[in-house]
Amino acid sequence: MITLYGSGPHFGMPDPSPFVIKAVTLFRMAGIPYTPAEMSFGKAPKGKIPYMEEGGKLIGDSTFIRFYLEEKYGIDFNAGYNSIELAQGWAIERMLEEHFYWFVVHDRWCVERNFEAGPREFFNMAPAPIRPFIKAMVRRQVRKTLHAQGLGRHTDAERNRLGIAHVNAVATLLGGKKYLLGSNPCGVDATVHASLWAASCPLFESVIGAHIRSHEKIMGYIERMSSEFHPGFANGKN
Ligand SMILES: N[C@@H](CCC(=O)N[C@@H](CS)C(=O)NCC(=O)O)C(=O)O
Repeated sequence: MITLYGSGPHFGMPDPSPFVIKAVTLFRMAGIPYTPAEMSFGKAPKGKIPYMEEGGKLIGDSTFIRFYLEEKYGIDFNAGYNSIELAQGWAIERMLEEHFYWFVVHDRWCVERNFEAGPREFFNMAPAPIRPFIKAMVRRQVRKTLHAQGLGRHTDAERNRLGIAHVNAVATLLGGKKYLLGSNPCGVDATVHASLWAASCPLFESVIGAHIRSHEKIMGYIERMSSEFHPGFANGKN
């Protein structure tokens, strides 16, 4: 039996982490049963979520989870697309996971109002007397990471310009298709859907989130994927 570790529903979504949402989508696409469980960063092989365990073996990182399902269970997440289409998909996945994701982190953790509306609840388990110190320490670490990544050095206007360009690139590639590469959902969609869905969460005030929510085609795509793979979550509208 496989156990998939995440942090469960938050913010009106199956998980606050787009990488966990992606992993859940991959399991559902593959039709492989798993047991969801509450994560512990201390036990996560890479100190991040998602991670999974099967037969005592731990696998960290949503893409390595995908590779594991492909290799161990013979799952084909490519849905018959050709190598050029899949290469475009891979490039978009990397754009969203390695760059776009950090806009979401910034908007949730560094905008005071958004932090209070969302991530603050992660600290409710900490003992009250030390809670403010832990919160401040973790937020300082997030800002340092954003600075090292580079996004933390941009102005709001610069950051939003880049984020909107990413969303528009996805919209252009999507065109009039049902899924990113064509009429069948594939592994790329698990990433694209999770990234855009997380960024569109209306709980947070965000220029990029508002841009996604005003984009009929992108919202249609998010809703389609959400109702297919996460039907419990109000047709993907958060
Ligand atoms: N490349 C990883 C990224 C996972 C990731 O960044 N997860 C975040 C939550 S959204 C996390 O666990 N962050 C904790 C940390 O950085 O300490 C994947 O695809 O799984």
